[in-house]
Amino acid sequence: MATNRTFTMIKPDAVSAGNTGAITKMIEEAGFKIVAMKKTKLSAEQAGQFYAIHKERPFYKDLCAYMSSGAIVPMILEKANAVEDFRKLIGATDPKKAEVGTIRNLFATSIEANAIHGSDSDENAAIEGSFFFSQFEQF
Ligand code: DGI
Repeated sequence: MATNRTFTMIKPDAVSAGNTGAITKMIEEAGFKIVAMKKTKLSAEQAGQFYAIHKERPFYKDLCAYMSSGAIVPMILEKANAVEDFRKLIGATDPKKAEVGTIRNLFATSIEANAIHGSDSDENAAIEGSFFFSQFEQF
């Protein structure tokens, strides 16, 4: 399997709880190389753009409010089979269903405040990475 990339962001609950370092350590120990990384904050409008695919879902407004409630740490990561392996590392969307030892199992507090995002396809990884990082930052 060729080396490829995924996109992640540590969400406001995990950043404000001081878990950025612990989560980043788990990511690196799982074999992912950090290609790009920053700390930033989204407006509700920007969160709405990022999650536009969910705009018809009942939780969309709450999700946008939550995702713009504090700092986030977006990253582009590189590893063989990156998208699938990273989804395994973070666990299920609902932390109650996330496997023991996954990032969401360890750090998420609810289905909404679930600590971390992971792209669900190579195509979305590229789109989401480019939402936060310029071409020059994705070297
Ligand atoms: O790819 P995931 O982040 O695991 O899940 P997703 O793409 O289905 O949903 C995106 C985010 O939306 C998810 O990380 C948290 C939030 N979300 C998903 N399902 C629900 C939800 N939030 C609430 N309040 N209720 C839900 O059922």
